[in-house]
Amino acid sequence: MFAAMAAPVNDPEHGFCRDCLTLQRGRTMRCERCGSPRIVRHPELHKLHIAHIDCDAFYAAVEKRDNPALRDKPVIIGGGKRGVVSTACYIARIQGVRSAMPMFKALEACPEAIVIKPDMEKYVRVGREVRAMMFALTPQVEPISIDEAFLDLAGTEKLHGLPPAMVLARFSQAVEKEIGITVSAGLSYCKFLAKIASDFRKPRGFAIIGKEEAVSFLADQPVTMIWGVGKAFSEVLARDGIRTIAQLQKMERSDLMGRYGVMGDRLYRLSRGQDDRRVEPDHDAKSVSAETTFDTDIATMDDLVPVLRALSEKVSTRLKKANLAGRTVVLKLKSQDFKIRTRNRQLGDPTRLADRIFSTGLDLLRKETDGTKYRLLGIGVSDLSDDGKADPPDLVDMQSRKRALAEGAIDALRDKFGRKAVETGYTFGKGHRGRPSRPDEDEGPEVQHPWERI
Ligand code: DCP
Ligand code: MG
Repeated sequence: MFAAMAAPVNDPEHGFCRDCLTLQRGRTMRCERCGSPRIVRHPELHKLHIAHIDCDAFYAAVEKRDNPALRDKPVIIGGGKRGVVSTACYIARIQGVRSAMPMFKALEACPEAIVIKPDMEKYVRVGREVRAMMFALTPQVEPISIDEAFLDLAGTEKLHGLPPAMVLARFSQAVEKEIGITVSAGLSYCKFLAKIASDFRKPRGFAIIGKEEAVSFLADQPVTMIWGVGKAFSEVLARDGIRTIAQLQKMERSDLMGRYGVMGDRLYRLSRGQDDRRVEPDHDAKSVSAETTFDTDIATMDDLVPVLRALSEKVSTRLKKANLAGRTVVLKLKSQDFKIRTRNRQLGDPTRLADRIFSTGLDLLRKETDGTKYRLLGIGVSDLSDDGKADPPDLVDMQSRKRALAEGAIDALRDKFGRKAVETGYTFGKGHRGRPSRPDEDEGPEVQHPWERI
């Protein structure tokens, strides 16, 4: 099938068609063979091998695949009447609907939208199928979330008989055909720019950012394009008069570090397209968490504690299943006015026990129950490691040892008779309004991968 392109495959003069994968010998705008306008040309086309792949409107795309009647309709995936938008298809996005938007706002923007409750099990399954296809390209896959991953395609040309850019294009086609959803891909020399590139021409996008153009490309972009520059930090920068990456490019490292510490160093490097992080196949889960949005906002320990307990147990179950333990417990609260509070505490050694996660979370929660009404509570652990060193027998605290043993017994019972077979003192019989409305539907991602490391 690819014999026709064997000769000049590595000549950057020759672009290729994303639809029929034919090499383009001339400079025409449309494919010499199939007439498609989706031609890829780039002077560094065959030098670049760091890729980022991200599925388009993932949950919505899966639902559209499974119900073709939805294809041309605006679709929002989200939970509960008080819930938020998980994602929206691109038709709904044209009307202004965005992820994490409160559902009532999304429906104001797009009243005709069809709202579908998330089916996490299905999305996890499809995500795994996409990931399996990635691993068929290279073992160098670093999953980032349910629908995205970095790939290092260096050294795969012999195996595939194609350079990385074309392997990516063929992969996108294969996902469309075999799984029935679309992806966007970015190709560059580093992770930072590969990720930006995959976002650049979404959906069904393919973009390349080479070394030569990196600095000038970045110059025109807003500071928010840099990892770690969210809303709050971009406001800090704006107060200092910094809005574009071009401004950062003109600043000295010492100046940036003096003003913003470690983050200043990151701003210095990334603004210049310097990012030497490698694709790390084993570096997958960075935190394990569970969260829930309430039907009615709640403020008291009485109402919050049983939810915290139930979520801690969920996190613990997930850790145990994955043979992981975490050293930092993270509590997350979202108040009535959508402000998010996160509080962390580092433990002496990693844990996977619900009891330790819960009691640490409880300490953190006590300080936040100041009358504020909360709409969301989450608990998780980060700083993950395998569970070999987790929860060493604590000779000082016999109580904690007893609790650990009891928890082992509860786990065994639950394995045998199901989750609901054993309720603890904190959750037993607590069917009041503080309980999550739809625990399985409003949960956050099973495993999150925040961009904290750079
Ligand atoms: N998600 C979520 N809540 C968010 C963001 C995302 O539940 N605040 C879920 C739904 C998304 C999935 O994670 O479908 C993947 O997240 P992405 O950020 O990749 O968003 P999409 O794939 O939906 O859209 P895009 O085409 O922008 O990648
Ligand atoms: Mg996506």
